[in-house]
Amino acid sequence: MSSGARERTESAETDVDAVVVGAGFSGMYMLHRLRERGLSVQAFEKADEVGGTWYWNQYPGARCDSESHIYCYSFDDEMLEEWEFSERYPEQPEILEYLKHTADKLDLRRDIRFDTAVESATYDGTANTWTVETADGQQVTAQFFISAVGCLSEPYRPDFGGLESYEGDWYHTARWPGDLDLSGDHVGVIGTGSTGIQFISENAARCEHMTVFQRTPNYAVPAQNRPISKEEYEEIRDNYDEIWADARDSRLGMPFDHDHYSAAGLSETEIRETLEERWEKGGFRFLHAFEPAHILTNREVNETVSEFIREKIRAKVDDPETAETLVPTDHPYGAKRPPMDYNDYYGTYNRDNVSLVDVSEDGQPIEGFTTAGIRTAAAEYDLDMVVFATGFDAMTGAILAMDIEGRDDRRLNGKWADGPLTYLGLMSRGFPNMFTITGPQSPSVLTNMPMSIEQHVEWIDDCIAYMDAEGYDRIEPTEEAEQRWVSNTNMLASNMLFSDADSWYRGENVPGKPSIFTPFPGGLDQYREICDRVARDDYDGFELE
Ligand code: FAD
Ligand code: N01
Repeated sequence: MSSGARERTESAETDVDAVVVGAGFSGMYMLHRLRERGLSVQAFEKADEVGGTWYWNQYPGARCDSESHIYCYSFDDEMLEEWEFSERYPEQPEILEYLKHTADKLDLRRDIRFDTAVESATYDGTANTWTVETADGQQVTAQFFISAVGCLSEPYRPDFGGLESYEGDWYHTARWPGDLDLSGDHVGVIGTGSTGIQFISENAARCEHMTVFQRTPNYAVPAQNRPISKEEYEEIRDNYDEIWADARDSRLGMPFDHDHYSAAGLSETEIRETLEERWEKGGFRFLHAFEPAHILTNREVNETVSEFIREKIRAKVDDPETAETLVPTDHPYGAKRPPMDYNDYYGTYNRDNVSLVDVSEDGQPIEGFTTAGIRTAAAEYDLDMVVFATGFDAMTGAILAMDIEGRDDRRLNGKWADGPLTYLGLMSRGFPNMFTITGPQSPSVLTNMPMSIEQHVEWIDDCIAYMDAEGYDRIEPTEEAEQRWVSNTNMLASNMLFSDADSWYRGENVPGKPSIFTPFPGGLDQYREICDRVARDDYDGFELE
């Protein structure tokens, strides 16, 4: 690292300036930025390729629901000029290709050790260094330890019991092994979140029979996917500056207009007309029918929107009993991450080879596996293959899977035992010089994530540059700033409808995990302003030495 205005005295010699864990969107950009600044960086990635989410989730039907022209990096004009996605919502193979292309273009691979999982990171307060250790026994020391391990990268598989005796095949969607032939198979799918919905509608026709085990019904809104034409891309390129400016300055990191600031003052008919029109536009444009914060705070408006979707579901499904099982009434729309429907999800249940099993407490809960399949409280289902579309130990799972020991022997696992404690979702007190890209209590999963990732990477990069220029070696948040930030995040969440659903946003999908709302719900625009102000005020809320 180049020398700053003050003479460095504390930090010992290290192997590299920074270690970055993970090589998805976050880790790749962090590596690039720090290298551009002249830092030496070692990145570690447990997969054998870049891509993160888009490397691991190779199940047929995996697709992104951010629109493709904004689901990419915005920092490189040349890449925006030369890359083109083929559809409005890109499929997994195309996103993976895009990220591989980025790695080639920026020559990232030479500083990434693949097939290498980081197991632990230990801070030495005297030397002011982090020692990072990998599963295969490699050790690297660095001044900065940067986690880019992803919010949705640690798969969660419920422990039903008996799986070891099951004689069929089973897979988690987030560890899908590539091409699998489902034809002729009786396939069971557990889970009807965004992944299950994609998997079920894409693959039902390929199976001999598909049995869907649903615990909670969900609100799927049509994505209205379609190819993007050359002309459309040209128009996007001509307007990219404005598109990015709007996206950065928006709540969700998406540059979509909302029709009205709120639905207040509109008649029921006007609201319905707006919703019909937005239904046709599809995807997140539906959530933008009104200011998203309004749908997520106003119970009455939310109920109108939720009921609108329920009616659409009933109209799609032929069998009234199946339709009612698919209609969500236990939680308001948006209180869980809204899934998208790319392939006539609800119509899939009209197929002769698809059956739906209600495994909620009021239905027939799953009791375990038999040698031949799944046993519920009411029946046994013989299955050649079981697909776990059961989600992730989200937000904190991949961070806490590493044994992280900070100042004064304190462990992150212990500190976060009752829920994550961070300042800005970027740092946690007691863990100097450790940054978490899209960490808990930052907007992350409530936004179009490349926007949030770029904001974090650039903030961290600027912070390290500031430290260099001012001659600081160490940064960590103050106790007070951290407490304030956590309370602020909790307070904002408590004013919204998120607590009306058991969701992975609140850790409730994983038994025993503390129930606390983890992303910052105040919007990317507001969050960015706060982070910029903190930096402008010489990193207000942080101790630097
Ligand atoms: P990831 O892509 O998760 O990458 C983290 C990397 O860290 C992984 O490669 C992992 O192997 C590696 N890693 C973790 N722990 C270790 C360790 N201990 N040692 C070494 N390596 C480690 N977001 C959107 O904004 N829009 C969408 O439409 C959207 N669709 C999604 C669809 C699916 C199926 C999923 C699962 C997520 C989706 N997301 C979406 C969220 C998505 O995760 C982010 O958009 C983005 O890809 C996150 O990038 P990342 O680099 O932060 O994390
Ligand atoms: O995971 P989920 P996901 N018994 O946690 C069920 C992103 N993503 O992988 O609702 C029975 O949402 C669980 O039931 P319930 C997106 O951010 C985006 O689908 O808890 N069932 C639920 O139905 C998304 O939100 C896209 O009652 C059990 C399902 O498993 C996030 O990733 C595509 C169970 C898990 O749903 C995670 O989505 C895919 C049990 N014991 C993913 N345990 C896009 O389209 C869990 N379930 C962009």
